[in-house]
Amino acid sequence: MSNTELFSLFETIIKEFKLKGELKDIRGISTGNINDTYLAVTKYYNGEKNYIIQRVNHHVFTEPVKIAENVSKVTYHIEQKLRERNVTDLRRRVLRYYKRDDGSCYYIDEKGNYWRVMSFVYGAVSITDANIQHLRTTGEAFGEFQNQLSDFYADTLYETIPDFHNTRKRYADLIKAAKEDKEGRLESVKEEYDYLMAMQSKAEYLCYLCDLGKLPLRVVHNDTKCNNVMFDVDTDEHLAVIDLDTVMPGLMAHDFGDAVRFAGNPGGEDNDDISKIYLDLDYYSAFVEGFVPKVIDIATNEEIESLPDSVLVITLELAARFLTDYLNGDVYFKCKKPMHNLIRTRAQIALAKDIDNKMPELRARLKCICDRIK
Ligand code: GN1
Ligand code: MG
Repeated sequence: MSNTELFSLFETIIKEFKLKGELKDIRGISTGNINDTYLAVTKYYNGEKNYIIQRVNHHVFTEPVKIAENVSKVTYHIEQKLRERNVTDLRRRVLRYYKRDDGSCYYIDEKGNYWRVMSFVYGAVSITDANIQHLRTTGEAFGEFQNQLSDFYADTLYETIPDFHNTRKRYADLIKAAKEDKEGRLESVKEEYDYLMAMQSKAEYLCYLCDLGKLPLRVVHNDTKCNNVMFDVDTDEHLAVIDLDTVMPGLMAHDFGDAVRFAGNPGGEDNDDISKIYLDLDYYSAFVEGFVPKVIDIATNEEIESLPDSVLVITLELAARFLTDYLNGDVYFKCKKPMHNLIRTRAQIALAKDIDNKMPELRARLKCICDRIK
């Protein structure tokens, strides 16, 4: 879509959602791998208003309306919790979707794309290259998120992407992609494929605990990258948790593992220099110090014990997802450079190897921090 077409579409969206002001500027926000996100700035009297406008990838999220229902239930619940604590700046602490007059949260353009509008969190930033203090704060934010939703009935939510963190299913998808080998790429990724296959039983560890009925289903975020937490620009405290599309029933360990996988690796998720990729143990400890105190009263011992393993599980799971997409011809994740999915796979494998070596230390550090809290 050209810039002029986008501008005119956004003017329509602003009218449809009755947003304040006249469209002045559109800026792309490029961090997501699935949806397209923009900041829309309007002129409103002598000042400006900001809105987040997003095109939902309806090939990935096949039922966008159900996402909106999930999000409105969950954000309402969080808002009530914040009110009970007399928190005043609610608009900065919980995400809000705008509604049109007919109550819907979407504008569907003539090509069938779903567009939605979300509140902009003023005086806040989203951080991708987190430092150690950000890790602690990210841990607090996602721990608090689980705590706030610990009395929310998980089965009242739709599964917006079924089997999202079902690692066994993710492995089955990888095996299928390798069998089909649609693009003839399998031969060139034999080493990566063989490594992931050799790690299958470790990757399926959380599935195994679930089979034994050891881990409760909760409402979890499911995409706990540190850039999904907004930080106050002045105080660096956490504000709203964003990107609620995958909020669904899941395991506490899924949120923990994914957060450490992403922010605990200073090399970044898709660095093609794998010598830069490792799990920083101090980052890990900082995340644990933020997260665990927020969940200690709601978590079972088995859940807490599952946390270190989850870091390896989610890293292997994502490596399997990236490799599957590479074999399938790059149809799911946005690719921003040649062989992006293979670069991502290699980075996640390098990280998984390091995490696997450090597992005794991950367990020891968690235990030490839990002993301190109790
Ligand atoms: C996708 O688009 P984004 O960054 O919110 C993906 C996550 C992956 C992540 C890897 C719906 O999230 O599961 O962990 O990329 N989201 C979906 O960067 O598949
Ligand atoms: Mg996401």
